[in-house]
Amino acid sequence: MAKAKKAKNEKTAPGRSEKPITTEVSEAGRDRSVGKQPGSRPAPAHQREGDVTRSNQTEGQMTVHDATYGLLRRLGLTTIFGNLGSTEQPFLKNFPSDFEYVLGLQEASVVAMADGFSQATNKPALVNLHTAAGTGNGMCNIMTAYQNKTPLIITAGQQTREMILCEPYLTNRDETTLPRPWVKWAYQPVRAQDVPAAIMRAYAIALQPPSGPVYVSIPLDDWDQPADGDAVVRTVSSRYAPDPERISLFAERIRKSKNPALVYGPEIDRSGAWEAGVKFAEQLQAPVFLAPLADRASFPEMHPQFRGMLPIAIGPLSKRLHGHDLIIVIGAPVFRYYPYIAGDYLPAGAELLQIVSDPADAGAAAVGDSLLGDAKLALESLIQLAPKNKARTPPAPSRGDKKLPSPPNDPLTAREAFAALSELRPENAIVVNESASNAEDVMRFWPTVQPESYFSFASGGLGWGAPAAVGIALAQKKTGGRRPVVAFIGDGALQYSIQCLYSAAQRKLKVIFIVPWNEEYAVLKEFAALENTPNVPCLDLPGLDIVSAAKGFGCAGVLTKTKVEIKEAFGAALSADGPTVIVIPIAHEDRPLVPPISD
Ligand SMILES: Cc1ncc(C[n+]2csc(CCOP(=O)(O)OP(=O)(O)O)c2C)c(N)n1
Ligand SMILES: [Mg+2]
Repeated sequence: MAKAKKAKNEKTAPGRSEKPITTEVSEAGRDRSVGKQPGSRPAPAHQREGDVTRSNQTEGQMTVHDATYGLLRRLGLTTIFGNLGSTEQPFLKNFPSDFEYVLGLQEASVVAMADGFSQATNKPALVNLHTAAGTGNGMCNIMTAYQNKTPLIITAGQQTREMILCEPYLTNRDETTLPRPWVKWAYQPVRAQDVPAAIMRAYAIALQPPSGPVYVSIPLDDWDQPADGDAVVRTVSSRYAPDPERISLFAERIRKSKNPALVYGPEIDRSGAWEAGVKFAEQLQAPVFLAPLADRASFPEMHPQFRGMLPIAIGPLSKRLHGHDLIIVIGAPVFRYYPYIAGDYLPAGAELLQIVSDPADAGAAAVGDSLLGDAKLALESLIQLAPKNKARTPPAPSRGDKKLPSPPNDPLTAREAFAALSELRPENAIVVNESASNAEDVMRFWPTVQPESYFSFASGGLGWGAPAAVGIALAQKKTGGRRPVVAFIGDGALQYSIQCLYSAAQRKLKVIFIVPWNEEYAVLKEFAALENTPNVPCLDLPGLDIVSAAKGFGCAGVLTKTKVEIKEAFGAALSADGPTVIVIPIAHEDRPLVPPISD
């Protein structure tokens, strides 16, 4: 077993190019000249005048910086998403050539780019934020990463240990409080030497189910301190199997069911269970619904058994499931509702089984019996335990409503615009959806047909989709995937993290932003109608020049009004060497937030 070593190491971390260890002077150091202020304590003997990163190291000793980079290398965390400040520069000094720093111009973009990258690579991703200030800006997308169950290892700089007590500029006060409750673990090491092990622990916590973001605050003077040697690298599991006895009981209830319905959630796609999900559904011959507000698609949406996404409110959802005696929910909460529309949680006579990896989701279910476990392992067991029921016939295919008017509307409706785009849809395209009032039309006209192809946010916090698309496109570029990313982002939603366009342009990423431009917060108007709240101010968004904004960040930007123009622009964007923002003026439509379900 590895033992903690004393601080007397001479070597650098394995694989790290030898570089002379120099004591850096950061910008902040120049400004503040620590140790020279009247009334300040004298600088320790080992500290050169002007040093801000006090060091006890002697020539050739491994530092916390060396040990941490060695650890990150061995964990494969060599892409760092960040926005930096004085408290992060000691970490980023002498930035190694085998690492890549992905700059986001605001932390909302930083965190969501990392989220998209992590989801698209199926690996944890590393984020570096600027103390409390950067954490605050990133908070909405940290919350979304938590709900998305994306393993992000978020590090944040902290002021110098020696000064923290008197709370200098940019101190992260109560540093572990700010990110809570939207991280699984938040910690600031009590000793500099604990930094690498804390990052290792953070990694282990982030990865294990339910995976999610973790947060480590690191004082800026820790990096030059002598290390306790190479960090210990550990491995942990990222899935666990359901209790065999309980899954047998579930299988028995499934076998006995007369008319079951399947509800598939994001954990199916996340756990690599797409094929197992199809096999189980075909064996069961049951209709398959997408869980409401699912952040990943988990079943081929052109499959004859597919029935679309369940309604997002209590009453309509149970009405939609009318006639089924058993609802089998796999890999999703029960359920992710949005507006309150009263009703029964389940149709009369129905029972519900939930298989989910997160005890919190199992605990929060309003009805039904839950079983903890990984979606893929659970589905593989159920395929064995609930064989084909020969008496049951497959459900009749449902015909989705895709009718379009002729001649077309002027301006086009969102569905007409999406239909035009879909004529040029590359088969391998990845879709990101943050288009609020038009989200279901995206799903209808761009049905997902293969795994790892549809991404949305589990939280409802706007400003995730555009930067997540950038992170997914970066993953494609780095892994040689070559799949174009098509992000449908509302004109309001785009504004929350619009600076991600700069990151996409700088890296020439193959990402196409489709912006249905209705000059309004349309979905909030739908809410206003449902909740009977007339005369809410500022639901219109006039005066946004999104094409110019796109160009300002270095993207191609184009305004397209007709079907022909849309197709021309989309065709050009697909063959362009960099990102394009296609803005499509669309008609205002009076639609209900939750379409009525007939009894
Ligand atoms: C961070 C954040 N702020 C505010 C909201 C509230 N909100 C929900 S939907 C919405 C409007 C979205 O408008 P747009 O993206 O233009 O889509 P549309 O409804 O017009 O289709 C707003 C502001 C939110 N969900 N997240
Ligand atoms: Mg809008």
